[in-house]
Amino acid sequence: MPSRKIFREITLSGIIFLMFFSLQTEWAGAEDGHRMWLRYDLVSDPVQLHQYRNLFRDVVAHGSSPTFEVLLEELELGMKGLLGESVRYRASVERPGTLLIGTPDSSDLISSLGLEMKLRELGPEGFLIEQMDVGGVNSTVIAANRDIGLLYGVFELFRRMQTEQDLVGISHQAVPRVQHRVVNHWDNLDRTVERGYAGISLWEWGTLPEYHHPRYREYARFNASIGVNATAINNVNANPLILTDHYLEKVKVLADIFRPYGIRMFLSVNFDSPRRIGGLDTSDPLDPDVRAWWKEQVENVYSYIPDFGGFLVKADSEGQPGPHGYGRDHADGANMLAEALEPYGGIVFWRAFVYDPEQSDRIREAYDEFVPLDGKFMENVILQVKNGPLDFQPREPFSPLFGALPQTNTMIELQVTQEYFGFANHLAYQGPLFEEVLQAETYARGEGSTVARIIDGDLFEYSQTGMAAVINPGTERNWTGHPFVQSSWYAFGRLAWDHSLTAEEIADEWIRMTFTNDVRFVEPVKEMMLISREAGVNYRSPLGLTHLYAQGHHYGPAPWNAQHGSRPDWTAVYYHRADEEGIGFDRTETGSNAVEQYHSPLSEIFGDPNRVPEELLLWFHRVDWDHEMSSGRTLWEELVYKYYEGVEMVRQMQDSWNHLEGLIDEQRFDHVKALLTVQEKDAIRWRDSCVLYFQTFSGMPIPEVYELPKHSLERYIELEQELYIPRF
Ligand code: BDP
Repeated sequence: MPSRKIFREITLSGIIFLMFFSLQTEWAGAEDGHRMWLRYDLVSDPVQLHQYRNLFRDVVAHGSSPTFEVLLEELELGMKGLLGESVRYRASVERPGTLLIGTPDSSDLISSLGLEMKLRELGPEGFLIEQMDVGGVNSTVIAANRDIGLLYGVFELFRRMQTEQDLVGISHQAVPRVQHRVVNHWDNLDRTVERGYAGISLWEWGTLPEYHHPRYREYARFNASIGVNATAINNVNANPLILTDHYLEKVKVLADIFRPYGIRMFLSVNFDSPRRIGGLDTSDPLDPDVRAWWKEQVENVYSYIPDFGGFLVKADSEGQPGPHGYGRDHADGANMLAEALEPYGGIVFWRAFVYDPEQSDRIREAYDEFVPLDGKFMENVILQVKNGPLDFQPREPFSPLFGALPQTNTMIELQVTQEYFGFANHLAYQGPLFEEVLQAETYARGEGSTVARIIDGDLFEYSQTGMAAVINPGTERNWTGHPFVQSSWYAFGRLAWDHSLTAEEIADEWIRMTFTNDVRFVEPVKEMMLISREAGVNYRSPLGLTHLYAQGHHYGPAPWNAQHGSRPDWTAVYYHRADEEGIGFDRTETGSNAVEQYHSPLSEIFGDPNRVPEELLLWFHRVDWDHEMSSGRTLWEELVYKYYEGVEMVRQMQDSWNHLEGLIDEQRFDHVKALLTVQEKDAIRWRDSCVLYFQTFSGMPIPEVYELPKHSLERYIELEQELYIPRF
């Protein structure tokens, strides 16, 4: 009877298949990137493992708040994962190798250690980790004034263990450099995410407030681990409905979940809410009924969320309503909201991202509009200024508003989501961009007036300080789409905590925590990350060129784009201004004179084509095609060189990555490898489209040493129409 044999064979192959399948799924669960940088796998270096096991044989922890509960959970997770052992709690320090955790309020032992002076300097969120004698017993102490400081301390300890650092004799004190370390989500209430690229919105409005998806806590935990202490969960292009009870009931649940992790809830609000949902016929900020309406709303929000952070506002920008619509200025608008929030300790993040198609130079606008208002904003308003004067381009000079507002609290807004960096398809670590802008010299008060010193309040003594980043996590298992977008989220948090860290140090930490401590992997990947931003600049818009994107989606190239309804400032030709003579935007005295918005000597340096950093040349100047560059090449040759270099840098990244096979899990290895192939294709498309298009003006050849463009210019122009690219 053949059927029996067949049956046996089927069963056998079925079992083998099932075994294979279950192995696959288990593997998928293990290394799909969901754990981000908090993997807590067993410490792989036996010497370090031995050291940590000896240092943390016992734990004495004093506290009882919800934050403390979270801390205990983290402690168990971390110790179990990293050391392979559960935490052994003791009531008091009994033997060497004890980790003592507490605040002076919760622990008599901590108050007996003579730490008062040190603790005084740590403020509400700082912490110290120190090895010291506790009643004759050598112990490691994590102390802080509040439990949230302790939680940050535990994360710091685990960061050091994850990166396998020596902890003997540790003595570390940390205080965040800015007060408000905020992530911004551009999530809509229909769960689409503007510029998101990683699935749909994290917030399940349909099942809230009843269902508390586990990812809400996970999300809060990741943010807390890098010191983020605030979140604005909805799009700045805000739906007024967010202020209705229907939504507030749901927002309240999220706020309750985030609170133990030290994260305060903010909401983006629509300036026209009084008209749109309040039944008023105006939203004029000076109208008494409008002011009363906002006060009522604020009271209502606080009835749900007693520690509510405040509002984030995009007003009079890209079609969003604002005070201008009622003949008022930004200070009138911001102060109206600030006044309503003030009694509760709430604040307003008022965005300075404004521009107008009527203006001769879009990038001048925010400065021209806000500088005359300096000193007119209430103390609980912070102006939220994008890092550059345009819009999160691969490279821009810093916004001249940094340094021009001595009497207005000013914070920076960065972008982690890769709107202009190839969505979630390209590897583009943003650490170098963040570092570049934070360390930029503004000369606002002479030398040493860096953007970092302005936003941390040091230079102008701001009463409120902050840093924000637009992040993109969605329902993708790995949160961010491209596994390396996680690194920019991580970098933002670390820099908001301490802006003196370098992109390189942060990359080193992130790689070790996210992948492995194996230096054969760490070193080449760090190198890749550090060149990735410059690669992106080179293949898209080198030498100060900018905004050569196809309309709407901002993914592929369209330097030829000359038409967008009535908005010239949304086209590419507006920015590059190429013709037979030359290329670039004249922003010197003979042009829009935007250079005057910078402090001397920067205004002179930027204003001189021979002194401006070449990476910003075409941002500030219009120059001839045969302008001589420092390399000895003509501008045309340099431009071609940079575009080709951009592609070569991607190939270099590919080559490095391909040599790393086997050093990490297959799943993430293969994912990144495939994405780098996508990136190479896209980089070539960018390079060829731009070089061929600009060649129609320069009339000069592409030097023979370079590979030929893949297609003709006509074909690339066709591709812009043919390729469907989802907008969000
Ligand atoms: C631009 C984005 C747009 C945002 C806007 C903003 O293209 O989707 O709404 O910034 O920051 O970069 O408000």
